[in-house]
Amino acid sequence: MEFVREVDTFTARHFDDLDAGRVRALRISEFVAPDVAGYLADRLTQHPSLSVYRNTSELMRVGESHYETHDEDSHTNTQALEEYLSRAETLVTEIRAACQPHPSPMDLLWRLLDESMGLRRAEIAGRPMFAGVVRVFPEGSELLPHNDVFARDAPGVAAASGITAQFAANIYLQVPDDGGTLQLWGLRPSEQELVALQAPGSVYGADRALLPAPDVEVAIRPGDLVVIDATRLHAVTPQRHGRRVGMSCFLGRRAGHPLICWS
Ligand SMILES: O=C(O)CCC(=O)C(=O)O
Repeated sequence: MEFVREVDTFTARHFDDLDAGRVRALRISEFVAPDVAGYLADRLTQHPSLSVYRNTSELMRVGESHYETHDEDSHTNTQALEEYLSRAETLVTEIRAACQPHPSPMDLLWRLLDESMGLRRAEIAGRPMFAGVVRVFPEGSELLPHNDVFARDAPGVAAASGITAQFAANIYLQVPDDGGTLQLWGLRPSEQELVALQAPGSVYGADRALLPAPDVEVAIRPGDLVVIDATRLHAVTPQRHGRRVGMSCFLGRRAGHPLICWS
């Protein structure tokens, strides 16, 4: 099986292959020139919205993630959701401005996808969601194996129920000297299986000891863009030295409609 496919653009066929499990990741190497990626990591992490995730204290971000609008019991926190939606446009604009004089890498990705498959911003009750979160993994942090499923994470949201496939796009800007690789499995556990796999003390992650070895570990490099199937298990290994900064969004496929993006 093919694990990481090097591409120079994205087509519907590439996304079919990810969804069908014929490939684990699509990569555009040096999507952003590595020196520009370093500059963007420094600029973006100075944005005033840099703070820990509301519900995942080991991670930091600039911008916001819809995942933060849940409480630990997985119910929507209506105040957090209102704040997320009311700040969405301002944050997209400010992140774009912080990248100057360079274009925002997310804008470059969205233009590419719009040209090939059509792309819109996901909406909740007619209001655009934020997209393009800048994630900062401090030294010592990791992401346990998990998957991302919008309909599970945003119950009752109309945009989520029409999604037939969900992908995660990550553009790496700064990478740790040691650790922080992206692990990918072919597994797509059911919600029941996820409960059985849950790591002690974690609200979102699976216990690595209960899983087989990942199919592939993708060494990440500054400037690379990697797209994976978000509904299959994936993880980030512990970062032993240095921080890891990337820009990220989800992409959802809907039958007969353009892709949608959000964070
Ligand atoms: O940062 C990465 O390499 C992957 C992060 C992740 O878990 C995701 O995009 O859902």
